Amino acid sequence: MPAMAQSQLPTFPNGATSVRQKSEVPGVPAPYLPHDLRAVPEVPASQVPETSSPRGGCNVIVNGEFETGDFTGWTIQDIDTPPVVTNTNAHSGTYSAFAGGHPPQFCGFGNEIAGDSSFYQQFTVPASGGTLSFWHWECTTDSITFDWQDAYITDSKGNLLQIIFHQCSNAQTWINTVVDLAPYAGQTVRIEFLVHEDTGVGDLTGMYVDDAEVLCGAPSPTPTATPSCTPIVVTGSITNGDPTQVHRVFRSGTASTCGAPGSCSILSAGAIHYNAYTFTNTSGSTQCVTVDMNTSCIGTNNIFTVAYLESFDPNNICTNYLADEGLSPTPANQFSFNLDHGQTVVLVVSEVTSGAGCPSYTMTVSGVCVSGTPTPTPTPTATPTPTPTPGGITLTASGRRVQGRHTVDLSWSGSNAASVDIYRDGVVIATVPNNGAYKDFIGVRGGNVRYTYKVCDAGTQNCSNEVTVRFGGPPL
Ligand SMILES: [Ca+2]
Ligand SMILES: [Ca+2]
Repeated sequence: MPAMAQSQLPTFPNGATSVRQKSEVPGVPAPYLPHDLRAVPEVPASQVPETSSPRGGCNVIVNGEFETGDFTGWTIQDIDTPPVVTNTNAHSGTYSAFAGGHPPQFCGFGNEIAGDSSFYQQFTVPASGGTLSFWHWECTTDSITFDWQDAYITDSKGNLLQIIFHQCSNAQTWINTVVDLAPYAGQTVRIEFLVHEDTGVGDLTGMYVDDAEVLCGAPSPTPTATPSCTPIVVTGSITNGDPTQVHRVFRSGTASTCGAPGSCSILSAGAIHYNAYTFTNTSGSTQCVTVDMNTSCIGTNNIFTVAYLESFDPNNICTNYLADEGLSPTPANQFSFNLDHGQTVVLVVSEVTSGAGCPSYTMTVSGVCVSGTPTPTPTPTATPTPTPTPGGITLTASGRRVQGRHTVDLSWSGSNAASVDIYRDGVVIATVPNNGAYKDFIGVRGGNVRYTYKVCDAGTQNCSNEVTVRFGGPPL
């Protein structure tokens, strides 16, 4: 996330979730995993909006509402940073629990302690199984390579049974997650909440938890209170690792609306990086779909969003044109278009200046229904495919500003060495364990600066591709 004041952070519609779409090299493991997350298949839990909270008589969780004002009934496990019970943001009553951050600072930037912040409660699952329900509220100024918010089911020794979620979300809204406990009927298990933070510039990550309880019966496969068209919130970033389109769509100044579709013309702009997201209208009727964009990327880092019907051709960017937002968001903008039942829209978010990128944007899509999945995870239609190198190491890098200072997130895969050398502009700046990620805090402010990175097996010239990250500068 770029450095934004807390009051400037985008707000999210109730019940929406956030899915970070930051480009990553597939297969790169996140470092510092508190447990071997990759050893256990992730079991998706259904997430339903705030209006649905059935109550039952199977509750075996003590003080799940945290209204004692402390961790009575719970066990604090990891104390980097120590979890707290707080009255700063409750889902119900006065109190909730909070992991991560650096209380009394909960979100934003602050004194970040590297490590895990976690607590759990052990309980015996009813013989009938039942459903675990809890509410959680997340904030972050970092990315999942470095920080995360997790919920697990473990056994009574802390061994992982199920990853309920592993995320780095900035949704900033109360979300209800339910977990079917039938697989653990009669067993003694723990519900564990954990936030991991890294060290460095203090980009905090936190999670509030409230109203944990066990309900009788299995979770409803289709929560009745779920609106059929829950807004979809996507958080993404545009980097030089993203695919490119040829030129960009001209910004007419007028946003398309359902009553007044726009038109498409092409402005010569070179190779433009983009993210594409695909949604299908399964509502059963024509919908007026609204796309809200929100970003702090302005000026050189302006972004622009265009909607296409059914498919997007990066070589012919007016083919299948449906609508566009008219102007870049500064910081917010909105456009809309009609989508018939069964039709698919491809939303293409692109940079405006070739190579400039955008560290973070939020896209909220309202009015398009996705059947069967309470929390759809849009996937880009094109996957960044960094150029393979003879060394076999694949590097991606993305720049962002943390409190105005240049910071670059590096991710790599393909090295079998125990440690790697990080090169910036041809000079080794660090030799680090080969854990697939490194954060370079350059500390420089200002614009029109480029940094070129590569990663090599330590002490060798078996190196990755080179990646150049650019901060600001005049349009190309
Ligand atoms: Ca409470
Ligand atoms: Ca962090």
